[in-house]
Amino acid sequence: MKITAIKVIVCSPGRNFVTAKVETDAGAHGVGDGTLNGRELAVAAYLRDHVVPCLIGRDPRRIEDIWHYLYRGAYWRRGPVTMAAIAAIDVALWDIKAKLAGMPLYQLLGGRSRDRVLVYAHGHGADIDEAVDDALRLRERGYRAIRGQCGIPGLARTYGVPVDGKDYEPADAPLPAEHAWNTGRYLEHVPKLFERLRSGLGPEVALLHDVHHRLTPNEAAQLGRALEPFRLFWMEDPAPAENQAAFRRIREMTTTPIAVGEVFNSIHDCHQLIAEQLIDYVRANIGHSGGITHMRRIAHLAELHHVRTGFHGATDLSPVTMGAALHFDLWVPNFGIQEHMPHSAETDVVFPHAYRFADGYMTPGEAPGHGVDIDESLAAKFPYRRAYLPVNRLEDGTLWHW
Ligand code: GCO
Ligand code: MG
Repeated sequence: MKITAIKVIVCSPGRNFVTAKVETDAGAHGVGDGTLNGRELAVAAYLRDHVVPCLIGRDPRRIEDIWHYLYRGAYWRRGPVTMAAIAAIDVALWDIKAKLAGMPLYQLLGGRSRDRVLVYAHGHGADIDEAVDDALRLRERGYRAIRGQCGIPGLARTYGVPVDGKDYEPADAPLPAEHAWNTGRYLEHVPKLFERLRSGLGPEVALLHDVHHRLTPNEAAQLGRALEPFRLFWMEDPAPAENQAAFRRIREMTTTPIAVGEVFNSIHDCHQLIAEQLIDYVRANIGHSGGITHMRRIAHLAELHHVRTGFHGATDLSPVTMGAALHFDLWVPNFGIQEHMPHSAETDVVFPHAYRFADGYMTPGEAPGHGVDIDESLAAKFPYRRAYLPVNRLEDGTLWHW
């Protein structure tokens, strides 16, 4: 059996996506997601110029060998562009293997460990009242886990609080916009939001919060302590994690659970965080961390240290990553939760998919493979457009973590 062609498709049905479609002489094709928000064309070029020519004629069933061929063979290991490109190919190959076996992907991984996948939604508002109303609406729609974000008094814009009725943070500026950040105001305000969310939603709803890397370890420890009375499911990315040992300070000071990892692309980015049990949830995901083959290794390492998965599932990962993630979530023994940010209607039609949401949970469907495809002729109607998320500056002009 041979790989006969690999198409690299870049489209923008609401936001930009990079898709690899691997074709074989056995009839079955597979689809993988290589989207890296704001750097999409770098992954597309990496795939077209450096990966596709090396794979034509190879046996698509040799997933492990192809993974190492692309990883070790490149000599230049890791990095978000390389690992997103490897993930796109890896997920497409798992899709092909599961289709050839006539099984949904979760069966090939080892079968179901659970019946359905708990997901969390994004609740937000310009102020606390709006955020609480939004969370109540999500609860009515069935969600049992809700991430709460709200505007901070004195700051014109805040991460996770979209404007103009959009339901996600928009990557829509042709050049990055610049927002102002003030840690003191943020630390003062967030506990007030969670006091209201906990009293408004009751004790059962899981509450989450994303700090988006903006605090120092000591500030993160302060926030974690202030949030303890509201029993969060997790506090996400409380500080930048390049320095993994820095999380010891946060860990020692607070019992609020910690989730880190949406910017990770390799097991080496989280090895210490996991092995020292400095976090509770690892957010590395299939699309950015080398596909199913590598994410399986991260999940197994995490299992040894009581760390559970909590896949990043923002809409800048395509429905292909969502489909593959839900199969993985249904199987992986140490599953925690899955982020769910519904895609736009245009994205959903360009990527027909078998997964479904009901009653606060998702299921990947029973279609052979990962159950997500791309409609190429429809995708061609949504050409790439350059789009960036904003950056952050302190009020004195210093560039800060975004
Ligand atoms: C999340 C994330 C995202 C990121 C985005 C960057 O928790 O969902 O923080 O919303 O900001 O994926 O491209
Ligand atoms: Mg996040």
